[in-house]
Amino acid sequence: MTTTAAPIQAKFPAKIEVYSKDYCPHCTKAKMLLTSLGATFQEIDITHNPNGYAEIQKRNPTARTVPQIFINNQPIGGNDALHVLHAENKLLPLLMAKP
Ligand SMILES: N[C@@H](CCC(=O)N[C@@H](CS)C(=O)NCC(=O)O)C(=O)O
Repeated sequence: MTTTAAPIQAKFPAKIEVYSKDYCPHCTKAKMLLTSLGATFQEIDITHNPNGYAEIQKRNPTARTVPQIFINNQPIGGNDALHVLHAENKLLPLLMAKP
């Protein structure tokens, strides 16, 4: 019998991107929050990328640290900003928005 695997369905439609470094505890916390909500995201690890911050700053000129999170291309900021959004019940609506 042949079975066809069902495609993995993302829980949220938003495009979520997380710029990170591999030693970064704030990155881990941000990713844990997203994962705990069931959100899938694209991680861009800039640990060994000397142009990493330059790439981020094209999208968010004020960024100086990782993580940097973008939801549907909107710069969210770092882990603290992500948690504040969630505490204010503003994160889920962003995740539910289509790109
Ligand atoms: N308040 C920031 C703190 C972020 C932070 O301090 N990140 C550290 C790494 S965990 C950082 O980017 N340090 C400079 C670097 O590693 O390039 C947040 O919540 O995201």
